[in-house]
Amino acid sequence: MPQVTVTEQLLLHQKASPMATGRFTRLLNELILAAKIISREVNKAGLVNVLGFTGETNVQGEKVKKLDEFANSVLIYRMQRSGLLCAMSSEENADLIEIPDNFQQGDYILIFDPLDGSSNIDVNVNIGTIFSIFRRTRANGPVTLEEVLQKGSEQVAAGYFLYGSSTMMVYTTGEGVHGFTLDPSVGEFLLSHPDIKIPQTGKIYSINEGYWDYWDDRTREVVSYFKSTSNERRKPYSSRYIGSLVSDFHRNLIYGGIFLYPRDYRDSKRTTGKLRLLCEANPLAFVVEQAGGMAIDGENRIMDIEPLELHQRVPLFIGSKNDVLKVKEIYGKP
Ligand code: P6P
Repeated sequence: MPQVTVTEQLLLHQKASPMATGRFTRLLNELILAAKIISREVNKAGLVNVLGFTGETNVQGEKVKKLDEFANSVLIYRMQRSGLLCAMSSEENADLIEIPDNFQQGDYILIFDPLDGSSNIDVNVNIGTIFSIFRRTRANGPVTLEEVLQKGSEQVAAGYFLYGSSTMMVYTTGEGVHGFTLDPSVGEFLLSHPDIKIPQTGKIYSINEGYWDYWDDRTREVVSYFKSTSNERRKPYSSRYIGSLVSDFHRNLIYGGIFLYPRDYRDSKRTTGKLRLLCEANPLAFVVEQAGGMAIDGENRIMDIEPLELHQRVPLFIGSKNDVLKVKEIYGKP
């Protein structure tokens, strides 16, 4: 089978886009180089004492592991110099990351989670980088926060790199979803999963059931549906939960299933869930919709939500369309 590299695939997309200037292709290629560098470190993390904590905590109040910090710095260093961005936002940084004046500015905005699932680094569970790309909405001048706070439906591209038994890149530019696997012997991402489509009804549900006591009755009804023999499949869904969103999402994308991270009620306070709209929910929502799936916050389409702040959190129900529709039906009951 002819080996199609991701660069060839990007050039085909560029050729098919009459207005393409090649900048977008260069942007994704810069991102791919950063991911290859991160992949190299992830794959030897246990050997070079990159494990463990830096002692810092990030804007999310989470302890930052060295590999988190490394991935974040690689992405910022490389992408700042690409000459293609006017701003970046990282899950690890409280504020917008501007492009220093001594670097050429571009028209794209990159939002990313440098190493999602990082709580699993020390136990060798798959982790990943999630990215979301927008075009700025003003022709020039300093980038504004409102240019970054665009709805997910405005994304020009989104996807993730998955550092696991192999390193994969899965992305969409709005023309389907394509998966590439890194061949480390040549350092190229080769097309391994052309035109990914998620099964319309899944057989897996992914949720942290340890939070049962924090949920309201509707959420418990949703989870009970997937565990019951009276659902439309007439048998329980399999429970699979790694605690690494990219890994859980990717498995469900290929096999069919639903990932759920609902809001919960702790100390009688209603939370909005843990996952971030801009650097987690939106990019994965773009991918899943392009693969024929669906992503909601329990009621609304994720990609229709108007962001109000960089690190806004949302409840997330994402995966096979019929399973997400069932969630929407249960939450929507009077
Ligand atoms: P919990 C990892 O920290 C992460 O953001 C996602 O990758 C993962 O799905 C989720 O948190 C796990 O959260 O509350 O189940 O430990």
